Amino acid sequence: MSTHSFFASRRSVLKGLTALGAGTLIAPALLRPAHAAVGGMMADGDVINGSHYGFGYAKVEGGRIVGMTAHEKDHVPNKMFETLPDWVYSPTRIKYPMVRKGFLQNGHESDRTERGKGEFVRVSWEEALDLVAAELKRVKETHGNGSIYGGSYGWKTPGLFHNCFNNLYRTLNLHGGFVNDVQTYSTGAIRVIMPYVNGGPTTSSTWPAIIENTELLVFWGANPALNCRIGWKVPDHAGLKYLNDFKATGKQTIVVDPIRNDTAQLLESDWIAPRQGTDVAMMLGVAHTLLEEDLHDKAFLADYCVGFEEFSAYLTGESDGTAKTADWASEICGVDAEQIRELARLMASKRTMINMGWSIQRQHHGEQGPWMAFTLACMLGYTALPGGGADFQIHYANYGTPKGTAPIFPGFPAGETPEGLPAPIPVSRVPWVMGNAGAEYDYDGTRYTAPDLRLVYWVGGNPMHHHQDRNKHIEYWQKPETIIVNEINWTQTARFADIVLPVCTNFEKNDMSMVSEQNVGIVAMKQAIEPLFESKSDFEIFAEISKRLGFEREFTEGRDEAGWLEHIYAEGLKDAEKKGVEMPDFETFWNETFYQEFPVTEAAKYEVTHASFREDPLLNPIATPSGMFEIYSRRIEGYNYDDCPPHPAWMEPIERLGGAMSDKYPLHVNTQHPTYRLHSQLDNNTALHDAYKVQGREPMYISPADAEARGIADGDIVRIFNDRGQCLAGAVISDTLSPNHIRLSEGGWYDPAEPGVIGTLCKQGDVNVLAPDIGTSSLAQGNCGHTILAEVEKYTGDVPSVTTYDPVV
Ligand SMILES: Nc1nc2c(c(=O)[nH]1)N[C@H]1C(S)=C(S)[C@@H](COP(=O)(O)OP(=O)(O)OC[C@H]3O[C@@H](n4cnc5c(=O)[nH]c(N)nc54)[C@H](O)[C@@H]3O)O[C@H]1N2
Ligand SMILES: Nc1nc2c(c(=O)[nH]1)N[C@H]1C(S)=C(S)[C@@H](COP(=O)(O)OP(=O)(O)OC[C@H]3O[C@@H](n4cnc5c(=O)[nH]c(N)nc54)[C@H](O)[C@@H]3O)O[C@H]1N2
Ligand SMILES: [Mo]
Repeated sequence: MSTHSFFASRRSVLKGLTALGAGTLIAPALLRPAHAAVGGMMADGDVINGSHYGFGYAKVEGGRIVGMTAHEKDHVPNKMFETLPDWVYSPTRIKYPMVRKGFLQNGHESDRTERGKGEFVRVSWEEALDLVAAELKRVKETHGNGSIYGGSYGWKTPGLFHNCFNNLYRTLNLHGGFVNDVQTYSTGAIRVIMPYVNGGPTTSSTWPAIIENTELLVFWGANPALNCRIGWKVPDHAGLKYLNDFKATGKQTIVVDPIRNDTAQLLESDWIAPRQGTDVAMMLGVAHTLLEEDLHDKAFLADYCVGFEEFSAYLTGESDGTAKTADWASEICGVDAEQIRELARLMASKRTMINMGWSIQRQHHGEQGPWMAFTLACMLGYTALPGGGADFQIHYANYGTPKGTAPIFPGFPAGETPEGLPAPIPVSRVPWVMGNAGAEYDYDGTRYTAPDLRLVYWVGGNPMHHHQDRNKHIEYWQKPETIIVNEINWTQTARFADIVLPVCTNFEKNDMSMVSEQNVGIVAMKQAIEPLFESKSDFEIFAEISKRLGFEREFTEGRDEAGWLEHIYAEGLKDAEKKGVEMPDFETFWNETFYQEFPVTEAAKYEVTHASFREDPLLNPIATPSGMFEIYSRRIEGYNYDDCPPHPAWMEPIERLGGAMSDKYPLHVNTQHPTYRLHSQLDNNTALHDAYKVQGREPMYISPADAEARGIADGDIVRIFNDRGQCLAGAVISDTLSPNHIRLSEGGWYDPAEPGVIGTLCKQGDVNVLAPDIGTSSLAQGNCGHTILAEVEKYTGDVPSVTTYDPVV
């Protein structure tokens, strides 16, 4: 890098950057910028680092990571963290820059149906980077910046500096801009609907407030015992500790879920199993019971809500001729009507917290679930009281942990996108947009035209796992002229790219990250080993691309890795001084303490969302048009969408058990997030893989009755299929599944029997070959990865070997 003079003045800091642990003596030979020549020496020892799975020390012996030890501040460490060396040294690592053969020969005029077929040629870094820069220039000059998609959704590795998105965005912004995306696959529907309903928040009370005040905790399609094993930032797993604390109070918990999930098992909860995708009907049955038995909180509804009148006319059937009684609900959701009524009475009798997970809004008409849960909580009247109401966060990434008084660390800046570019695309519509340039779509009250995307640059995400309807997806993916991917592993996204640049892991570079979503600490993420093979950090890659495009100086601002880390920390330190937060200087943090905790105030400990509104609704209105909670939204009414009515309502999905398609496909496929992975990440972690895969394939959990009816034995290879696609998986018979449901977790690597061929059998168990590619509704356009019916049979054909984990080279 062009920052050598800077290096000379930073010896002490750089010494820190290569120091491996407290007390490690640094040989002068090691005083060099991180990312020195590949093959350089690093010292052995315990090296602090952080990940989505937790934080702690990598044990380095002979330049190799041989084990992991969790940090003492990680409350509930897990196997994903412990086995990270298997991920670092996975055979699937991308070793060198690679270009698809046809692309190398014919450039953007190549045959794009060849994508995914696996014919790659190794090139030098120089050649690869020149090619990337030339393509970025060509597309800008020929089609304009509005033809470059750089949204790059996904679960990139945490870190304030090596944020691969911001590295890409910064480069593309300096290049004149790009088309981005909005929303997430996680919360596509809920983040769009809640601003209309309650001004936006998805939180309720902190865990300490819940533990003290909640009398009944209902997990509605929520599974914190599994979903809190990870964090977007580096987790300390406090949420898992609080879950155990709640259990220790002996208070009642209920899990409403087609699966007796990990949370139900951990808390020994009562279990209610509705048919998947029918929760809104079930909640309407509960709401109707409250109304019928006069158990609803009329004062709360009058003082804090608008639109209950219209909604109750819908409940009673006055507005549409159908009363949403418990009996009506029971027909749809399959839960006994008396049990629905009992649940209503129970909830009305004590302070209830409904924690609804996000699977319910990752479904057709997914906006309705959270809106209905919030409405139900308003009818119960505990909303905005400590430990009461509806919560849509504590099940995920250890939310509910009180916030730390952390200073603000700026991170690596993305820069500004120039004006005049096409609007960001709701993320789950991105593949559709790729294949449908010029078509119109609705989103959140506005009509948009799909831009003509010619170049796609993806970093830190794996769309060839995360997007629905793989076969349609592959067709759309053939439309852009050029696809560039920076990846650590040969994921299917890399295999379906034209130019593939190898990226190193967090153990092969220096960084730091906030700990917990609530910033209770900051941890150093120190380089433990040299980058494997020819891999580089995204920062190095984009600095090189920027150089070729003529703005290297603007990109790096003259700083190298060490310079940026020190700068980011210094900015944090300035803010800490302003806020009166104690923090050591960078060298002490980097070389001695590695982890800095930020204290939690008493107020933060018991924070309750909307508390000031509850105290005085006129003085502290919420950010909805009426300033109140909106059970009926005039604004949504004005959009006139036929798939998103102005109050929560039961809307028939495209398919469901007991409804459309169930005669042909009698099983609902539950894509619950994986236990020992983060989506597709760690699917190539051999230690974990070997522990849970069945004959090398993704486990498909099935109830004993459904297995028996199909002659399927535990451990059999099965074929799961519907009109959209087919995949193999390995059967696991489990009484945690309610009848007519199977679980095939998202994230299993796509493994086409005939690579690049649309409709081919997936040999390994990518559930997204089965899922539909539709938006939740015209309002949010969230994904519907949980709305799937299918059928399963014992696989009797020749069993093809799994090849998706074989490296390309
Ligand atoms: N059917 C169905 N589909 C779903 C879901 C579902 O419930 N059902 N869930 C959805 C949800 S909620 C989500 S969030 C998405 C997740 O979708 P993704 O976030 O796309 O999935 P990951 O497997 O985490 O992919 C992250 C990729 O980034 C790469 N990576 C990590 N760090 C870096 C880095 O520093 N640089 C670069 N260049 N690459 C890096 C990893 O190797 C990995 O391949 O999936 C969605 N898909
Ligand atoms: N270990 C691990 N943890 C993770 C992740 C991971 O990949 N691995 N991913 C993280 C990410 S990005 C996200 S967005 C969150 C996801 O958080 P969520 O979207 O809340 O999680 P899911 O696992 O999809 O589903 C949670 C529960 O909902 C149930 N469920 C599914 N459909 C229905 C339904 O129609 N009705 C009812 N009542 N229940 C239903 C499932 O059986 C499951 O028990 O998790 C995060 N945590
Ligand atoms: Mo997510």
